[in-house]
Amino acid sequence: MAKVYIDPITRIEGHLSIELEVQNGRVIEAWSKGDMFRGFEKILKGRNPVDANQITQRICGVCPVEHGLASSKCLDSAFGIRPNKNGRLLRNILLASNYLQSHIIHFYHLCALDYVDIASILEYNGSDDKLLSVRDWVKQEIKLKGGRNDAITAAGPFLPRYEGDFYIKDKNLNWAAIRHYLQAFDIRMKAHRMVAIFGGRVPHVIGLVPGGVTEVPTSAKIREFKKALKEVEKFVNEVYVQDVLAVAQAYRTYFNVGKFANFLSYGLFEDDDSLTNFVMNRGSTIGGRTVEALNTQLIREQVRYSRYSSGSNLHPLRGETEPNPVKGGAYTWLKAPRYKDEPMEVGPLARVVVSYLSGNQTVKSEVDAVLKQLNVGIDAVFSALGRHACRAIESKIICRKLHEWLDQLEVDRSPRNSYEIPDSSEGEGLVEAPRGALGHWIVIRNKKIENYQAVVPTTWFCGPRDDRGVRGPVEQALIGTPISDVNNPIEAARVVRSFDPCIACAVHVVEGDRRISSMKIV
Ligand code: NFE
Ligand code: MG
Repeated sequence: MAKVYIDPITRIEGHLSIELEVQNGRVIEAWSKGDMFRGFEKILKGRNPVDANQITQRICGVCPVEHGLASSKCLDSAFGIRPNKNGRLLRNILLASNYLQSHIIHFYHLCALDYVDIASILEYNGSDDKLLSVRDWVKQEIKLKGGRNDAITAAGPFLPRYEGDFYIKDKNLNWAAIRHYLQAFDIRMKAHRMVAIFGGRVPHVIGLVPGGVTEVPTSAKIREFKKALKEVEKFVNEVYVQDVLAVAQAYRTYFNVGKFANFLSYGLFEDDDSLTNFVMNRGSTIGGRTVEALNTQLIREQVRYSRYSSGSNLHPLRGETEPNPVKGGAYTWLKAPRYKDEPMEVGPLARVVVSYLSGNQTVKSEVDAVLKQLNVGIDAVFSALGRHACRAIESKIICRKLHEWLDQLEVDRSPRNSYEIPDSSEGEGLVEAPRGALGHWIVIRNKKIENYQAVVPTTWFCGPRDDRGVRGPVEQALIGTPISDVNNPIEAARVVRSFDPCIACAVHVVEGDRRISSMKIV
């Protein structure tokens, strides 16, 4: 039996380590560890409730729109208000734009190099300026490192590169993918710009507020948005979706790796003013066969193996966040969220499965087309590759919906309803963030925040064992993963990255007086 530590696991958002036991070439035991404390819940206590809107966006630089939206909806519910039609549409538009940049960064800049051979650039002999400049830069790096070819592992953004026979062999496919990797930077910038058009700025937007959105839609802004959308949509349909299919064809074994079958979705994009019909369905499934209606009363956070001394198995409205860095038996700063006492996967795969099983025709036709093209059944989707495929499918659907919402906007009409802060109240704000179900809960007393809890997607899937000792989704998905070389455990890294962990969202600041560095300003 070999112990394998991936610490830190890179090319994810934030700081996560994974500990594995490997026997006979397979993972037999796994622990997922978030190594930092977040503590936003404590920062928020005693503040004006509306502050949550800006402060929670600082939880993360990748999904601030989602935290801004969850806090807005949480305050809407506590204040007893709702957005008007323009407010709902602009919230969808902001969320959708941020999804596009998030899904694209995940596939190209965080995961692609698990499959694409960056070393192939050394043999590039074509005429593409951008590829030639990458080739020459990598050659220079290698020269600086004394001429060793493996110095490519130290070449900046391409780090880390596991050494072994793990990558796509076809040079042309590799070169095309590296070209797309570069192109994806520009496309993400355009998607970010789309967020800024109606959000005021990025990454932390100022336009999301209780009661709606502050930015009044004008014809000029809609035109500007449509122009950027056209380019992003072209990339999604002609490049991103095709690259995901190419990776799936080349790594078909990953339809059987990283399996999990409990899924939870809060519902993505309110598609009419009832606010109860979603583009991607709301619901849960335990086992992946039938869907049940969502009941958020059944959410609990358990902390037996988490570094918190406070009560366990609490609903977020009653949640506590008392750090205990030296708690015996605890191995992570993430709590273990449970739904009906079960660990649940959240994210693109959860949304697609819940929608598919709910008979959502838009999702079903996209998924069935992909399954047909890859010649696999629906069970193959419950896998590492399935997660990538579901992000691509979602991106395609999102681009189409954006056109509809832009055309439904009522030009020059305020997207914002007014509010008053009540003396006492409670609220719940549910959003599907790119990585999955995101919930904010608030208790207001004397017009101030008495309690605030955020249960984020990554906590759902990267969380530890629960009070009963049942492993979290990532831990379960890792078990059975084949590891061909314990010194280069790329297969496990592929499984973890397929979930798109964001530990920045899940945990945050180093506790107490510990300094990770100091500097002197002269
Ligand atoms: Ni920091 Fe986040 C998303 C949220 S993940 S990226 O998507 O919410 O826990
Ligand atoms: Mg929390």
